[in-house]
Amino acid sequence: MDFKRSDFPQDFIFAAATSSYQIEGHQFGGAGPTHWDTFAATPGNVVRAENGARACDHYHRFPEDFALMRDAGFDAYRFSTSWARVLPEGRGAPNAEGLDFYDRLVDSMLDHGLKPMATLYHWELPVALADLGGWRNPDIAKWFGEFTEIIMRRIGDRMFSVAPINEPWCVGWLSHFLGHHAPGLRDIRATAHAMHHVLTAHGTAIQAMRGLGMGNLGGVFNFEYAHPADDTPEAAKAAATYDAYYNRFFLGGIFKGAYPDLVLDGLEPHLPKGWQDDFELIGEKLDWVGLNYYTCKRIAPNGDPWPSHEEVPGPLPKTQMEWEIYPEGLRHFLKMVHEDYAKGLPLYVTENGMANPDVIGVPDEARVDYLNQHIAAVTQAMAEGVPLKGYTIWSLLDNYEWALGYEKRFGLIHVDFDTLERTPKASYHALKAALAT
Ligand code: IFM
Repeated sequence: MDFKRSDFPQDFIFAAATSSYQIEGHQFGGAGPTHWDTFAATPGNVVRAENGARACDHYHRFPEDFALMRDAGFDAYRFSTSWARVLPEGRGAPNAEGLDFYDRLVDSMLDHGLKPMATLYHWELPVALADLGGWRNPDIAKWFGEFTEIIMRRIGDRMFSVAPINEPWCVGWLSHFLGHHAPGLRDIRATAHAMHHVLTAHGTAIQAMRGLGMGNLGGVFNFEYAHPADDTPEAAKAAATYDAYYNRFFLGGIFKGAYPDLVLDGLEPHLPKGWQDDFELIGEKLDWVGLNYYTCKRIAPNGDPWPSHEEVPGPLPKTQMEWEIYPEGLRHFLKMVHEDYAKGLPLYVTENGMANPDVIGVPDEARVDYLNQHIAAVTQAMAEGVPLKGYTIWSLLDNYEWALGYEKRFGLIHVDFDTLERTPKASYHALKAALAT
């Protein structure tokens, strides 16, 4: 790597991230079905109809995975708790096996010297709640608050940090407007409701955890840099609209008590009744903000109804996801979040990394380059005054990349999905050397 640990402040945290459904093996330990199981079982939604039933079997192999993290010199582990594992019906009676699992998991993290950075929800909604409308139902805030209380009563005493919902944009827009993720809807009204309810659920979870006396609570948001496809004012407006509903809607709700006008242009008629009254709840005080960043997009206007734009291909080198590599975007968003929304709060990069068609025996130099370029962007942002306290790599392990199945490999550690054997990649070894210094 081009950096070493000693280039960063002493308390700077290097972490790696995963999420429950993507690695645990959902069939184990009495979890209830999720909307990802039913989405994947519907032909055409997921490559080869793959699901998270076995995934990396982290459920049984977590001590081995944590030993690899400890050996690499990581300080923290960003993981998520599965709602359907804790509450198989989404509400009501908890699954004792599920709670025991997270108890053991957290103890093992601590035994391996890893600070637990939890996310409560990383997309696996219990089907019983999906049947009731899922994120479209305003009651989801209350259900999510109940889940938060149950899981955090059990493990909250040992958390380093907690965020309620991973990447609200994916829960709202990607899943209800673009239909790429469960529940696979393409409906503007469903989108408006889901985007707003993600925020009321976020606020309710923060309240629940404050009620339990917990601190170091934050939010984790994803960002994509929007380049106008050309120099016309129409392309500038198209890119600004993309930036508004992708990068500014959730931060606006939480930190400014308002949604961007460019989003209201399209979503306002569809927002739930009384949405303007929810900003006190949505704006519950946070202790930090997490940024997930991977890529940029080129946005061109078109004649469709709002948001009246489309993505066009860009010229930069691309990852296995076909995502352009644009490290400058990470610096841009660190500064934007700090200056426009979260002045005074510590920031964390909570996800950054790339998919590569890795095979054992071939060094993943592309990933080493990607990480070097993004860590350079992070260093520059810090030099410019951004109070960044940690950097997290997505992902520790190759895992279930949602609608793209197991083909896209994001891990620092290769997983053979037949034998489940773990093999650290060249990027893992490079990081280990950098973190040891
Ligand atoms: O795998 C996902 C993760 O679940 C959320 N953030 C982006 C990653 C890569 O697509």
